[in-house]
Amino acid sequence: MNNIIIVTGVTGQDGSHMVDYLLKNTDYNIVGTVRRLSVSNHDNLKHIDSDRFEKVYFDLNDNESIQNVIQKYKPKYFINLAAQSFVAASWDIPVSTWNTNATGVLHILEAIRKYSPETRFYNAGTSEEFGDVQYSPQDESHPLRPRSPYGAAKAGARHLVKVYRDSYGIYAVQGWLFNHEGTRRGEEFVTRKISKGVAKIHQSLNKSQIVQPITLGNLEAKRDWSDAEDFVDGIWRMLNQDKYRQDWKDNGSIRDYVISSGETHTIREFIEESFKCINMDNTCIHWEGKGTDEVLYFMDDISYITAVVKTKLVTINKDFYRPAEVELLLGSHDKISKELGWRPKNSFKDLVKKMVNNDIFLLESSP
Ligand code: NAP
Ligand code: F7E
Repeated sequence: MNNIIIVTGVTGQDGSHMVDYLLKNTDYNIVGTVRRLSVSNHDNLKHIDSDRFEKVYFDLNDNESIQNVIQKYKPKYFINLAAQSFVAASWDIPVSTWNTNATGVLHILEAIRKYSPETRFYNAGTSEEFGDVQYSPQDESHPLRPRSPYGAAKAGARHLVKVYRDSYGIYAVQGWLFNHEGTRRGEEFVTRKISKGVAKIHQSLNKSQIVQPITLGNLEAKRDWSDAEDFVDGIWRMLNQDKYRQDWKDNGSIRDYVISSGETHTIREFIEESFKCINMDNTCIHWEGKGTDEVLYFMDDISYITAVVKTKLVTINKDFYRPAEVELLLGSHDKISKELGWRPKNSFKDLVKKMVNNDIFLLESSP
């Protein structure tokens, strides 16, 4: 078998971190798959300068391309991080979400079965599969109760992964990864939307320009947020359970694991923590109103004229609410910690600080 790992979705957040991790921690050659788009979006890859990394065209909606890469490379590992990953869009494009996130996975499994059965396969699963949660923290035994076409497609893929593992003995795993974020996060996800919005507000206030408020949806949803850079190591451990598990010799059945921080925070808390990074705490920011009329203000106390100037920092627009919400996510990483020795490293506060500081840096360094 070749000394090759295929990683799909390398233009995205996790795929690009996975390439960095594998180049640093292994000797494998990495084949990263990209889509042909009219405008290049390879920003997350531009720092990579290694003759062990190559890019190939591939699309989860093109079974020929899936078969071609698996037949050609017969990789040691196939790490599928490509997906239609934006939950909110999955109600607008449900069929292509299903085709990409479920049928595409079935095509990969079939191609592995036919052309490269020794390949170890990872598919990116999600806490969105738990959806309408029944208990907290959610662990590997929690039932699948998805609330979106995205969650349903990922749950469908999970069943297929297990069926191929049980039927054909393929080393196929799918972790349940809770939200993970960072400086490479897409700009429509809530954390990046907030960190970028706060950076812009910081710049506008410094330059005495008009402040553009950040417009958001449901602030009460709770998410278990981690740093994406921590998670790729957990995925690698799941793919190498024979090296990490004490019980492997007695019980070599492959297991799927939850990866999470074990903490939960509301969107509102993420916003407040982000403003703290630009020295705005509860002494000068203040929520007023309720529901879609709620506004976060900056109260600039200009004492020499004894007036208070109120600047809008956050407003609500119901267009950002979803047809069905996952209200609470809180994951238990106990099993992966005990069995594979994975633990989260970066805290919530550090993650927020890193994201806001990065967006301030990007704004200041752009012409
Ligand atoms: P992301 O930044 O949106 O990256 C998704 C990647 O998939 C991009 O490279 C994208 O390519 C590629 N892609 C989309 N459609 C494709 C198709 N039809 N064929 C081939 N490639 C396609 O997502 P991420 O945050 O890195 O997430 C990685 C994986 O983990 C996804 O499967 C996601 O669903 C899952 N996940 C993420 C989280 C999280 O919190 N980040 C949590 C749980 C699970 P383009 O650049 O060409 O669009
Ligand atoms: O929303 C609320 C929204 O889009 C988080 C993906 O990586 O993690 C991610 O999915 C929460 C939701 O991520 C806005 O209603 C409020 O409750 O950042 P998000 P997500 O849906 O949790 C899971 C684990 C994945 O698997 C996915 O691939 O924030 N929210 N206002 C908003 N969300 C967005 N995007 N924009 C808002 O204005």
